[in-house]
Amino acid sequence: MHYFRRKGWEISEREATPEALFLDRRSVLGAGAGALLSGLTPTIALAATEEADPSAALYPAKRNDAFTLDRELTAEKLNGQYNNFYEFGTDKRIFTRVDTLKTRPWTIKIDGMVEKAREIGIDDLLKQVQLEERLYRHRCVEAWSMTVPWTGFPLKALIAIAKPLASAKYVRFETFLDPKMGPGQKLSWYPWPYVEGLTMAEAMNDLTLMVTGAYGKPLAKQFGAPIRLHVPWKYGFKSAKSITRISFTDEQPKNFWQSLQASEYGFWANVNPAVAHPRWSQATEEVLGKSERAPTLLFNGYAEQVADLYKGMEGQKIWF
Ligand SMILES: Nc1nc2c(c(=O)[nH]1)N[C@H]1C(S)=C(S)[C@@H](COP(=O)(O)O)O[C@H]1N2
Ligand SMILES: [Mo]
Repeated sequence: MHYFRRKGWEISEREATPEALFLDRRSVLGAGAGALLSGLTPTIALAATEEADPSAALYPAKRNDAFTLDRELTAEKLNGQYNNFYEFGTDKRIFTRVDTLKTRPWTIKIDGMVEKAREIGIDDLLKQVQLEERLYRHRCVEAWSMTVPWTGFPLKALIAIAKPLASAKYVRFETFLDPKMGPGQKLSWYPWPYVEGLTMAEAMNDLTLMVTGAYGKPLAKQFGAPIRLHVPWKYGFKSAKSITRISFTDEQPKNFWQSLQASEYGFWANVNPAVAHPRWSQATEEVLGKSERAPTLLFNGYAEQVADLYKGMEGQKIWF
């Protein structure tokens, strides 16, 4: 990642505080609190807080104990202040500027090789699925990792609603395209919108999760609200955020990072410590919040559940 800023990912950006932003935020809060105390313009105080999320009552969802971890969870605050979301900038401090992301109304277009193309609103979709909490590992291709309590539902439940044709071979995911909402999309050398893809078999695997919440609440905007993908055995860029379109196709989708730099990022991107990225090793990872690096595991620790998907393909380019 950070193709244009070679070693950006090695700098511990989360340690640097953009002071101007913090001062700015404090003065906004100060104005709101002052208004509230004087009883004059309470709307200002409201504007400084989060809008109410219509799905809030669905959280926390029951934890599914089949998906637990041998590691501590990454602290919510740390996780929420160290994100990749290029629609909002190329650094990790996305949380300081995601306010422009409007998550309601939010419709997801379902099209391509399906019985009938349709659009579905996020709250309508949430009524048709059963939410559960799962503890997952996340491994970014930049060699850092975290552990997250996601809330969501298996992608296969959405596929059952979408009714793809038997001839569909891949699922393609698309993030919103709206430079007003995601000003990073004004950087015209990136191949917007963000696109990702999976084979039907990968999409139907029980581990493949559509995520709508984290830490027992609806997704914070920087995590890719209101709905994102998480494919825990693949490098993090596969897990597209803020999805507005899901298409079924018989052509392998060309993803965002592959369009930008095919020699470094491909379609498969399965985690493998033995296969280095062209510019750095993938043998170990920085565990967010820990001082010691940890060894990276084959398929990010999920080999038992997914290795079968790639039987006979081991020698092929399925590792980046
Ligand atoms: N739309 C979109 N999805 C995205 C990205 C992005 O820039 N835009 N970054 C990806 C990368 S590289 C990673 S590591 C994860 C980061 O998820 P997190 O911020 O919740 O940790 O989101 C992935 N999904
Ligand atoms: Mo990533």
